[in-house]
Amino acid sequence: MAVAETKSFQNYIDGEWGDAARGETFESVSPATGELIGVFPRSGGEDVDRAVAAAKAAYEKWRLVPAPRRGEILFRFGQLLIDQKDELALLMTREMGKVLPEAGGDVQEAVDMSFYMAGEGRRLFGHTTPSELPDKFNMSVRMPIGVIGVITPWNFPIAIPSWKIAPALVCGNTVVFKPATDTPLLGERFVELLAAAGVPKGVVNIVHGGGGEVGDRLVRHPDVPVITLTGSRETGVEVLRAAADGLKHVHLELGGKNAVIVMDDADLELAVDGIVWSAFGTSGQRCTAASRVIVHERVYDELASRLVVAAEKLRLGPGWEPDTDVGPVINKTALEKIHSYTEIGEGEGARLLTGGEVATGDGLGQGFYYRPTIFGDVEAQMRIAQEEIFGPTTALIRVGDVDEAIRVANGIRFGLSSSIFTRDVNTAFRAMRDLETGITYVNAGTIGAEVHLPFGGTKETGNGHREAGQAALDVFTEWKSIYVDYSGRLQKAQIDTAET
Ligand code: UN1
Repeated sequence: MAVAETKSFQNYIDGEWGDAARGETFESVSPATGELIGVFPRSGGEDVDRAVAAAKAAYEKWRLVPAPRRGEILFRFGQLLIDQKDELALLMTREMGKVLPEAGGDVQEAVDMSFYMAGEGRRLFGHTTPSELPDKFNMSVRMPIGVIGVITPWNFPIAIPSWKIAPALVCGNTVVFKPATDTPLLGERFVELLAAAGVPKGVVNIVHGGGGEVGDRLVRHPDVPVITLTGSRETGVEVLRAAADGLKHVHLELGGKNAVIVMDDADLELAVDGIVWSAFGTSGQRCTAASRVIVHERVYDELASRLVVAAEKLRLGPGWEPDTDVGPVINKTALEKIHSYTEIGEGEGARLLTGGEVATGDGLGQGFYYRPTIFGDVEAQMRIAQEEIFGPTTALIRVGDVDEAIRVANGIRFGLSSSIFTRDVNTAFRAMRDLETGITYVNAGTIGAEVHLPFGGTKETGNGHREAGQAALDVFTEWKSIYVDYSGRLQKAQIDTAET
C-alpha cells in the first residue's frame, strides 16, 4: 500500500486552497484494493458559508463577463481534460473502480459537455417577437441566477460535474461544488483544471465533506438560489423539503429501474450484447443501468441461456487490468445492499440463474466485488423488479406480447431510460411513443446518452427538469421579458390595441 505517498488535499475557496475550518479530515479509499487514495477536509457549515460568500461576491463580476469569453474558458478546460485524459482515467479507476475504457469515456463525456457548453457562449439564444402595439420591441433573454449549489455522485465523477458546472458557468452563474465523499480526488482535479483554464477566483469553489453537513448547509443557504443534485430518490426528497422554505430552484436527477424489452423478432445476439453492457457495465452502477429485461415468451429460454453464458464469461478484477470486464462496486455498504437484494429475490421466489455472491477468489478479497447476477422467472411486482439496486443484478420478466411488455416496463415509479430490441418498425414506433421514460433506445441497451440531447427522466426519476443539451440552460437561467416602447407616448397593453 502506497500510504507513504498519500497526499492530503484541500478545499478551494475564493481562489485559495485550504483545510476545513475545524481541521477534520476523511479518507478516500480504492474499492478495488483498499489502497488509500488521499486525505480530504471534512468540512462543516462555516466552510460552506465562506465558499458561498466568495461565490456571491464573484458573481457580480462574472455575470458581466461576455458569454463568449466565459465559453472560451470552457474550451480551454475541455482541452486540458483531453491532455490529461489518460491520467484522469487511471485515477478514476483507482478511486471508484470502473474499468479503464469506461473511465476514459467518463472523461470524454466531460470534454464533449465542455465543448458543447463553450459553444453556447456564442448562442444562449433568446427570442424576439412582435408587439401588439406599434413602435414597440419585445424580446426575452436568459439571465444568470446567482450561486449554484452542485452536489454530485461518485459513479460519473468527472462527467456529471461537467453536466452541471459547464452550463452553470457559461450562463454566468458561480458555483459551490460538493463532490461525493467516495470520489473527492476526482472532484478536486476537476476544479484544479477549471482554475488552470482561467476561471477567476471565487467563481468555482469546492467544499469537501458529507451530505449531512456540507450538502445540508448548501441546500439551506439563503444565498444559494439553485441546487442541482444527482443522487438517490431519498436524498432528492430530503433536498426538495429542505429547499422548500427558501423557494429554491431544485434540479433533481434521481433513480432508475430501466428495462430492456426483447421482442420475438429481435436480433438476439445484439440484444445479449446490449443487455450485458447495460446491466453489468460500471458494475451496474449507472442510473441508466438495465436492471430489468422484459422478454417475449417465444425467445425467453433462448435469451436467458445466452445471457447466463455471456455473464459467466465476464472477468472481475481491478479496472486497470486490461482483461478486466467488471470492476468492483463502490464500497462495503453497496456490496451489502446488492447482496441483500439477492436474498430478497430468492425469498420472493425468483430463480437465481447466475451470480448472487460476493467474489473473493483470485486476489479479489481486498476489494468489493460482486458476481454479475441474473434472476429468471421474475414477476413484475417483486421488489427486485421494482427497487433500484445500483449493482450488477438484472431481472428477467416473461411477457406474452408488446402491450404487456410496455405495461410492465411502465409499471414502476421511475422513468429514466428504456430500450426495445425489435426488427418491426411499427413495434419500435409504438414503444417510442408509449414507454414512459425520458430516454428510449431502439436496438441498443439503456445506457450511452450523448451530451447534446436532454438527459433525465419522468415520474419519480426527477422533478421535471432535464440536464445536458439545450434543456440544461433552463436549469441555470431565468427568462426575462423585455419591452421597449419607442413610440414616445404611453401605450397601454391590452387596452390601446383597438386604436391602431
Ligand atoms: C448516470 O448513471 O448517472 O447514458 C449517468 C449513460 C451515461 C450517463 C449515465 N452517459 O449511461
